[in-house]
Amino acid sequence: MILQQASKRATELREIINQHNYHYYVLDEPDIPDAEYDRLLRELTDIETEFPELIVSSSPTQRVGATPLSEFEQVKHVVPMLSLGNAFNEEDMQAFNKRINERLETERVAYSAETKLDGLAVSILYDNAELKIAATRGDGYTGENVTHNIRTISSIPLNLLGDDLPELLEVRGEVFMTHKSFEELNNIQRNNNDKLFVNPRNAAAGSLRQLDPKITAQRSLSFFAYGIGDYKGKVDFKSHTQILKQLKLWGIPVSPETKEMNSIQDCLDYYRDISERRTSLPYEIDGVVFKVNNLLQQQAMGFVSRSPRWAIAYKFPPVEEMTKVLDIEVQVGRTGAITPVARLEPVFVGGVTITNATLHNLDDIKRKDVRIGDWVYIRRAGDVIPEVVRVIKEKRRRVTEFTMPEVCPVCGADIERQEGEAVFRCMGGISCSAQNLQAIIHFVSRKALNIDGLGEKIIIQLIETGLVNSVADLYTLADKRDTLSKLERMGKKSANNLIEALEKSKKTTLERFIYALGIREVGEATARSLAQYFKAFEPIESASTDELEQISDIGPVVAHNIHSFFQQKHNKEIIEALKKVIHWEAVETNLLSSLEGMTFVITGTLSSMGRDEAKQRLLALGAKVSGSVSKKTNYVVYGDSPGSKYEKAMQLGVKTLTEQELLKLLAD
Ligand code: D41
Repeated sequence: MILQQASKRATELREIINQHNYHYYVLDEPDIPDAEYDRLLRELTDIETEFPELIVSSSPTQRVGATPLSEFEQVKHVVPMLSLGNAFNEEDMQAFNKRINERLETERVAYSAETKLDGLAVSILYDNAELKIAATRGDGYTGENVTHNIRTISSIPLNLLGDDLPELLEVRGEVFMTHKSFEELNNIQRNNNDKLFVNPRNAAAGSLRQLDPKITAQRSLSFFAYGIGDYKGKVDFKSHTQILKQLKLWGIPVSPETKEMNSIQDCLDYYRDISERRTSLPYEIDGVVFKVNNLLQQQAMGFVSRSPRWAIAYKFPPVEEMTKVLDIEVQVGRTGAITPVARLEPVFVGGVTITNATLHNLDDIKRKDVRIGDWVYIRRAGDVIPEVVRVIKEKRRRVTEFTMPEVCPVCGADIERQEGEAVFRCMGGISCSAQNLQAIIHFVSRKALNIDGLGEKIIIQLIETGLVNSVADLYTLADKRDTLSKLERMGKKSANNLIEALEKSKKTTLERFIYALGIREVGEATARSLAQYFKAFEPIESASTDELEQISDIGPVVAHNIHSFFQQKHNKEIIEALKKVIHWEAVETNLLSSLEGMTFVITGTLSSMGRDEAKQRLLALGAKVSGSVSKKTNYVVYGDSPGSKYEKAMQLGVKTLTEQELLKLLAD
């Protein structure tokens, strides 16, 4: 064969193979026997072996890359990957529907329904219809580059098919493992005396996070799309179901269980139907997802924190099992909170073996009347910590009651309970090694400074050997490379990796840094709000509780926690030391929208638009629009003949905007 002929045949074969793939994976209607498919693939491989110059990266023979990676690269999502709010019962669903109808001022909303796959969310970018980059969801803003592994998933096209192909398309969906593939994988693991995976989700996660794509390629992963991120193209999308239909036409697998719903009642029926068929589906699902179908209506609903208000996951009830309480011990958390934990006779619940369950606090133990020696029901919902649901009183024989220790079992400091609080706390503060340990674990965790190679066992050694007393000391380890490499489970290579990870963590974001400090009740969302509002660290350190309460999701308690954290001498010292080594990039305005989290009040008559239109446009940008003015209002927009709301704004010192200024803000 001459090169020209070979080139023509190779192109032809790629098209034929891609079409068969489409029939097999997307339409679920195989149109040729496997042997014939294999023959076509072999013919293509032979041509490419003879004429290597014809190989293109999107050829179906090129799914598995040759070289393993040494680490995953970080990828920033241009359009953030949001998370889903949850509903656990019919009332939650009715409340969701009511919120939507009220906000949209409608009586009935059309939804799309789909199953909630228990897998891992990823984003796959097609540039001019060719697969370019795939990344895990990560924290929703930054994920890991897993392109090399995503390419090995046979059902994901390397090139989009069909007409009106987009210039740019980010496909969002869930990577998962079917029950069948999971069983097969564990059989192989068993035969090789390798560790078994506890459930399909863990197996999928383990397979996706492989540095060597050859391993991922053997793991038989699946994919269903649930939406899109960034998009530039001819097709003008009007609804969520239209997006999914179009993705399917472009060759992307979509769940066959996706349906349009005309009312909330349809949704409840859908939930019941899927619940009944759950165990006969070939893959694991942990609920169903409902989304407002109309995209304009979605836009008008906006977001809360990290979840869209237009979507909800209606979760299946968690799995419960029976076991015996062997003992009740207490754990000391990062903020000194004492949590009683039931040590259990090992029991298999929802795919994993459980040996501990939380009892939350003393009130909870009293209410449930749990005693050592009791038989209890244990519940495990998704990835949350298992909990004791209730005691089986009929089985009670010889039991002993739990008493809260008076001093901290770790540091010996007093244990106290504050007025009106359910939790007991160790008063040892950071001098309590349990609290100190938890503070360090939190500081290095993935969503905080994300320092790899610092597991709990290593941190304990660092503390016990006196190498590290506080998080600030972590950054002195670079000067103690030799001592570090002599620790148990360490060695030269790990020590070097750790020092490199520490070096990398010095460049972070303001919100991660705030979150990493571990201020009580300041989670990721609050840390993000603080960073967005103050834009720099110093004003946060010196903010009064009044100033802090200006932020819409910060109330008096959290404001107090933040303020008093920065007053502590010990914290001040640590922060000073950290500020010398850690740097963050300038805070960008929120990617979701510039008005996210801001509250507006509109008063008077606007000339260019109705008050309602102004409201819709503000909502679409993520702002809240309220009917009354308070200290928390960010702006009062006033038109002609404004009423008492304008006066109130003046009294409280709330900023005001003219209609012109509003228009400029909306245009920006
Ligand atoms: O099947 C799923 N697991 C699923 C996940 C789904 N069917 N739809 C989803 N929709 C979203 C929004 C509405 C936020 C775009 C999702 C997820 N998010 C999701 N998966 C993991 C985090 C968020």
